Amino acid sequence: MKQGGQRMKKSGSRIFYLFTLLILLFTLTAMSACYGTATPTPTPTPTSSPTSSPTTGGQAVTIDLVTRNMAFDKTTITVPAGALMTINFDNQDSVPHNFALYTDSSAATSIFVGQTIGKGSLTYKFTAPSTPGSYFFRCDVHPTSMTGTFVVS
Ligand SMILES: [Cu+2]
Repeated sequence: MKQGGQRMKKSGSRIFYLFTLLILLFTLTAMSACYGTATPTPTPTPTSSPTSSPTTGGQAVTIDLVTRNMAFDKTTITVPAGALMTINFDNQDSVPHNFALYTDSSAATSIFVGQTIGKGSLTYKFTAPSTPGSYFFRCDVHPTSMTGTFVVS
């Protein structure tokens, strides 16, 4: 009885040892598998000279912009440099609005001035600046109350 119990204990600890080994092996393979899938796909580095036209190869970005109750539904729009912008503009007010992008809040230099529309929707298409920074957008009809920041990252 005593011997049997001891043998049981011994084989039990051996099983426990093997079990721990198995767990270790399993975690190791799982970890290596994780590492395998976690490696980011290499992003193609631009081989063309940086002086080439920035309008080519820009990332297409589509944004829904709604004007309602005399306000834009977004006060910050962030896009990658040189993005090929599509803005689905939806004016839900009966008052006319537009979307216009300027270099800064003085609105002295425009980058894109969208058509002003009454209630309804239209699509604006333009290329975002290629230089990262903070730009300024507004509704030209309400230049002080309807404003926002256009961030080029
Ligand atoms: Cu407006």
